[in-house]
Amino acid sequence: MTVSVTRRRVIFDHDGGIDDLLSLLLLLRMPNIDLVGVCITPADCYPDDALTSTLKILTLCGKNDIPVVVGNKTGPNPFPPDWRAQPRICHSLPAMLRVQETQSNHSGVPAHQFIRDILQHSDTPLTVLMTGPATNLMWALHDHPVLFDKVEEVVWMGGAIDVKGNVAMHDHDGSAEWNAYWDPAATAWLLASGLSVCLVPLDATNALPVNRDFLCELAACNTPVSDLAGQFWAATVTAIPTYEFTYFMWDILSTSILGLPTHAYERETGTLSASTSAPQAGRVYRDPQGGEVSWVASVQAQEARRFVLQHLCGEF
Ligand code: AGV
Ligand code: CA
Repeated sequence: MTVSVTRRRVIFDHDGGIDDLLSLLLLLRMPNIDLVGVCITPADCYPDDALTSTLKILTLCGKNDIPVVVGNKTGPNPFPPDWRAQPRICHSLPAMLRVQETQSNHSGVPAHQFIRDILQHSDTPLTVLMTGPATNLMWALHDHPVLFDKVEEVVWMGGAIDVKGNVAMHDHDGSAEWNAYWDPAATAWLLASGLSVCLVPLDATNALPVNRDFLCELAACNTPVSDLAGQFWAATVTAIPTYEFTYFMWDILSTSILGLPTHAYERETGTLSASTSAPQAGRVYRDPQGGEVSWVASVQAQEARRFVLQHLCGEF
């Protein structure tokens, strides 16, 4: 007897950071997910690096038929160049160098156009998982209201609601999270869009720092997948332990939400807006006049870590 599982069809829009790439690896290993396309937002990365790493991960996982596109839309507040360069290390690791990435699944179609085409041609609504700014989705749906019904849910790593943000810039008061700040207009649009939105804000991800205990547990798996993931994460530890520069499982938690049992986190619903001007650009705040969305308010850290360790262990 075969047990049939309905898999969730997902478009993944990421912005090439180390935890974005780890999230792609995790997503490809989640049995309930049917990944239909990958988009790269040129935000916390240099897009050529992000594309190379994305194609290599897909090839390593035997999923090199999944289409990959890069976005040509940008927000007004660029990420620091050092952060954008950091993920280059990922495609320079031996296991990533050894794999000759397939290129035929990459096309020059701009990401927003690609998302629009997929939604247009899909008979069933899709989930959009975004671990970078919301820019591509905003442009995809721009002037295409009929496509809203094709979006089942948007899960977005972004925002800081009841906690401080992680933007430290001269024209900012620190109240915003970076994905929300990169393109404040896209953030404001998403919250007001009326789509079914689930934010994964810093409120939840703060419970999941990438600490040495976690890295030790991952190392103990001692498998090709856990070793590659551990090497990716090792490239982030020079940031520990100052708060502003601690690396968290931001995108990893957002991805895990698509597979974690609902008792593992608390989901809150309310009305939120986003500021679009200095010194609070990208700040997400409770607003009675805001759009109704939900967000992950807290997470059972132990359960989330176990989920990640389980899925990032094994052979390719
Ligand atoms: O604000 C979190 C978002 C996530 O999507 N990114 C990193 C994750 O991919 C921006 C960011 C905040 N702090 C950072 C970031 C840091 N110390 N290094 C790199 N990126
Ligand atoms: Ca990201």
